[in-house]
Amino acid sequence: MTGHRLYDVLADAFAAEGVDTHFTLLGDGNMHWGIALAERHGVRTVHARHEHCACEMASAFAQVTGRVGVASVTHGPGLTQTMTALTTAARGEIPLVLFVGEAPTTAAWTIQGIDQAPFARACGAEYIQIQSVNHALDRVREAFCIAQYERRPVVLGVSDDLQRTLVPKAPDYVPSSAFLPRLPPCTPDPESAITIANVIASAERPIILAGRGVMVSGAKTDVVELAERSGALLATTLPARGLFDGDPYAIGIGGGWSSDLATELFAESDLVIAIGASLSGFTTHFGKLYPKARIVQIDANPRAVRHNRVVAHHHLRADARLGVAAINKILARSSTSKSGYRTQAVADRINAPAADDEPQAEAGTIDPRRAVREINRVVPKDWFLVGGSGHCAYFTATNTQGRPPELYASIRHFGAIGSGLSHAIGIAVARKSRKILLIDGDGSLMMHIQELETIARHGLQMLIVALNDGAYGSEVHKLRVDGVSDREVQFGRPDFARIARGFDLRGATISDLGQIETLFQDHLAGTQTEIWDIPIAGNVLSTPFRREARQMLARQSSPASR
Ligand SMILES: Cc1ncc(C[n+]2csc(CCOP(=O)(O)OP(=O)(O)O)c2C)c(N)n1
Ligand SMILES: [Mg+2]
Repeated sequence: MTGHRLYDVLADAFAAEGVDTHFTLLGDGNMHWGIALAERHGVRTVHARHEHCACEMASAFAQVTGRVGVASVTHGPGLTQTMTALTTAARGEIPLVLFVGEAPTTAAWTIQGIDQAPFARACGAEYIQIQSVNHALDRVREAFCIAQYERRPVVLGVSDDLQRTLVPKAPDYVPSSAFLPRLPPCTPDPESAITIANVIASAERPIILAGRGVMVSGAKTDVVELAERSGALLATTLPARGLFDGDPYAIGIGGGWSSDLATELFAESDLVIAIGASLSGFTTHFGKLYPKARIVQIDANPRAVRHNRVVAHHHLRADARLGVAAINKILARSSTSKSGYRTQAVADRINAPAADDEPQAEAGTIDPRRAVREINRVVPKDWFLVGGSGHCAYFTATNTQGRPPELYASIRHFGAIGSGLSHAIGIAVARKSRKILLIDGDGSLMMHIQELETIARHGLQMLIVALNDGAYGSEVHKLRVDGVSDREVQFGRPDFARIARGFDLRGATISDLGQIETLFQDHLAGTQTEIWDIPIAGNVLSTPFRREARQMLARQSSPASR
């Protein structure tokens, strides 16, 4: 036999794309290709216990490395398991290539066959099918081009029998990098910059809302200068949270997760300057956050409408740093310098110590806000933080100050629970580091608890904190507001310390926050992943839920609703 099977040739092409890490669960449709990748090219192969998790790991890997994440699954049921992770990646604009088998074309019928292309497209991914040996390498290159250029997942499908075809002599593969256009940062149109500068100069209570675009373009210094010139307060989107920590005029996250004070200040704002932020429904709290404000959007890809709402009145299409620098220049020329929203009274309110106005935690439980604050104090700021999902994710995002946004992941693009563990694995693999802290809810962790075995088998190290209320807390609090019994969403607290030990990992149950300092030193001295199980109070509501509950009660007791 001379030549190679197509699966080898395809694996060679992936290696030529620079792929050095692959997340997978092997089956008929991907095993020969996956083994070729590992054995012919020494690609690091992480074997997950569920395809959702393989796909989510690759997404996390792509997010932190800025490279294309690569995962593979078998056809049919292997692919359908990825639906949530694939959709999450599409919503999060993650460049991903998912290699997948297709049921053999020569079989009369196969139990694992489904129509894969519509499935992938329903998730928001592209589907590329390799139909012939002749065009196979072009299709691989196209998959990598689309993933990078359009920033979305691409599912690359090739049938089992085609994969086995003998290719006598494969042409050399030219990787996508040879063809992708180099795009310089987008420069602002001078006339639009003047219009926007005038709008900003006339505002009395402006707030800057900075997103990931500010981080990516390195615009922080320019944005702070703009805030000082225009008298603007500084807020961020959830993914950019922490960007302005320590600034006396920083008010935290903008959106449904804003603090009560930030919500009040946004409500009175007359101008929101969104920079490098797409203004999603979450950031704007679906249009409720700043009802009186004009909105300016400075973004390389400004959008008129997002999540079914008009997002801005004025647009400046520009890279965040170049756009803001242009505006600063115009304001400097006209000697614009306003105190605007930056008064002493506002600064005093922003910097007043946090007051927890909820009831005391129930006996035998721990207040989640105090728990996260203590963890934040003890775990060094250069650890990567994965924020989890569920009700408790709010406590993590809002009580971990002093951490750079580059070292934070929120996994909320599709509103799914259950991805914390696999996301943290992808980050641990990408960063080749043990400095990973995952804080997640009990329900979310239990959804894919099998990945603890993946962690143990691959010898990965991280610290996992279970904010354990023994319930689907999010549902508990919503049902309570509705006046409905929450019995059906209460499960009792899983014993995560024992579960960890069952997977040959370390586990500890925390009954007193005073333990955390010592436990962390013990963790550092060890060589294994560890779970800290914290029995958090079920009666402490997150700020957004508390606001929601108050509004609901007010509506119920208003004469109109009786
Ligand atoms: C895949 C998926 N299934 C169900 C839900 C509905 N849901 C949202 S939050 C939540 C509870 C999560 O529980 P836990 O992780 O313990 O966090 P908690 O809300 O208790 O803090 C559920 C079931 C969802 N968002 N995603
Ligand atoms: Mg819970």
